[in-house]
Amino acid sequence: MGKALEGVRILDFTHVQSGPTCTQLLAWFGADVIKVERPGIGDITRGQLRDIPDVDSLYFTMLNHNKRSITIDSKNPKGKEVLEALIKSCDVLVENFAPGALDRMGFTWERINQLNPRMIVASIKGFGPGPYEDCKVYENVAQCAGGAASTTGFDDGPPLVTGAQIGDSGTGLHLALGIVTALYQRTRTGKGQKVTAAMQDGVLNLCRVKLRDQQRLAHGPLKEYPQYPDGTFGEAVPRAGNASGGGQPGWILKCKGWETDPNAYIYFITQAPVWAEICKVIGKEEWITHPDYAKPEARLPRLTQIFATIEEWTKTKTKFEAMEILNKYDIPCGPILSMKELAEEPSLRKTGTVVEVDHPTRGKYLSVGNPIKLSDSPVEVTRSPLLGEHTDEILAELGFSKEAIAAMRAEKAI
Ligand code: CAO
Repeated sequence: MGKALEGVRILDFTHVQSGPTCTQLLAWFGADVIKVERPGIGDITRGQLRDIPDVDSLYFTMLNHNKRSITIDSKNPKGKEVLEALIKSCDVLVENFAPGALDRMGFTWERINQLNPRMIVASIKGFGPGPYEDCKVYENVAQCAGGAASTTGFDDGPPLVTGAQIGDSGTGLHLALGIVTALYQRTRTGKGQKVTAAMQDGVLNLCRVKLRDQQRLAHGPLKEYPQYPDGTFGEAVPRAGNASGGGQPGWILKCKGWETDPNAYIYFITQAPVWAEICKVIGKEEWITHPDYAKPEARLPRLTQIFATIEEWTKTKTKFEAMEILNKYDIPCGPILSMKELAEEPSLRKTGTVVEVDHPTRGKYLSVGNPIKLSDSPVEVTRSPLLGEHTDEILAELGFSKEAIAAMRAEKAI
């Protein structure tokens, strides 16, 4: 069986997390991803947060599967020659350098377009055009500037960042979609184009419902928020704690063992169509017809008390026991799963969402595989490349002779 992106060649000039997530996805879909790294140093994450001395970190290995690595000094004239050859032979260049870095190397859009008019040049930057366009950006800066932090956390606490890497991996996902879309358009136009995804924009896109709520606020209090009915609303959307963000109220509730297990909790949604079932399960049959509880609108000012009552029930069950009972009645709920539980979950191993990968210097480790499943494009997750592992192989493919390669190496261009 072939792969969806077979035949697509990617010049992967990415580093750290946002860009590598994007090119890793493209590699999983079958593209030949050639990662260009600085000689002797490589992607900075190879050495960051190391758990084993002198071995590529999990940070690097988990973001660079299925790629090949070539080391090129992009500021050396001979290195630039190799890059030009790569630009001519690849379909897409992906980069997430600080603003202006690619131009400073001499690879402006005009130059790239001249070398290969079919090339798609895809970039991640922290911000789009505007006051911050020249700024360097990391994950949490994007979460803060994109509206996630101001809307995450509890009302009486500071803004919070989330563990989900919505700034980096989220923007990588956005860029990947932009790239395949541009590739599709190229099949008709024959022309390349620029694709850009700013991390602030990517985060804001994922915070779309909060901009919805900002506008609803002009028409009165947000009745599903924990601030209603007793708290006050200011001018901006407040932090909503664990409220659901949708039309069906929800909250995180304690389960049996919560005193010692930090993840003994369940997310519980009081979905209107199963309200009667919820009342029966928790032993509050009278709420089915009581005017204060029977209708969703009547329940809104009482959500805190309602969830406290439901919690009295969930505290008597483990999160998995509660799941089993609630699922019988189609009551939407979800256990708070720890990373340990996810790593050990057999169903995720079976679908390839969690995979074990072997690495020559690290040994076996766990990674997250491709979460997007294509029925005609199976994914086999292979290990990340060692620094410069494919330099000679790629240069030979580009037509450089053994002698030319040796000369470039002596000059430290590669
Ligand atoms: N050979 C020679 N030089 C190279 C090279 C190579 N193969 N690869 C990169 N370089 C050079 C760049 O040309 C640049 O040099 P100049 O500053 O002289 O132009 C230099 O290395 C540093 O690149 P950088 O500015 O991109 O890297 P940084 O570590 O200083 O900043 C980051 C990192 C992530 C803050 C910045 O790249 C950035 O803002 N990127 C865009 C947003 C983004 O993707 N952020 C997410 C990062 S993941 O959390």
